[in-house]
Amino acid sequence: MSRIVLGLALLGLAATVPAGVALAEKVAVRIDKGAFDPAVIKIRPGDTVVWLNTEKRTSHDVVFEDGGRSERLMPDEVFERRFDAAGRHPYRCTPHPQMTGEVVVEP
Ligand SMILES: [Cu+2]
Repeated sequence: MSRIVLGLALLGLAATVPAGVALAEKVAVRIDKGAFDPAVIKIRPGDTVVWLNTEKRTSHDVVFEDGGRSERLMPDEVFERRFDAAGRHPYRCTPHPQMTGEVVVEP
């Protein structure tokens, strides 16, 4: 598809989305200085949270009480999770149990 045709297709898509309808978003949580930032993040159903380890040399993980979990994240590595249903999803870091966070999905 040419760039011009693609641009027109995107314009058409934008025109078909009614005003006031929220599109799914990606929101970021930084992992830095031994903490999740922000520790509590509020999103809408369908949004995706991206955790980015911005430490220089410390690895972390993201382990949810509901069973979801990341691999160990080395510096500059990311983990993504999409949340489709409203609810609260507390999580922590396995090697640093004092590192806690929560994803709050609000309808
Ligand atoms: Cu950690």
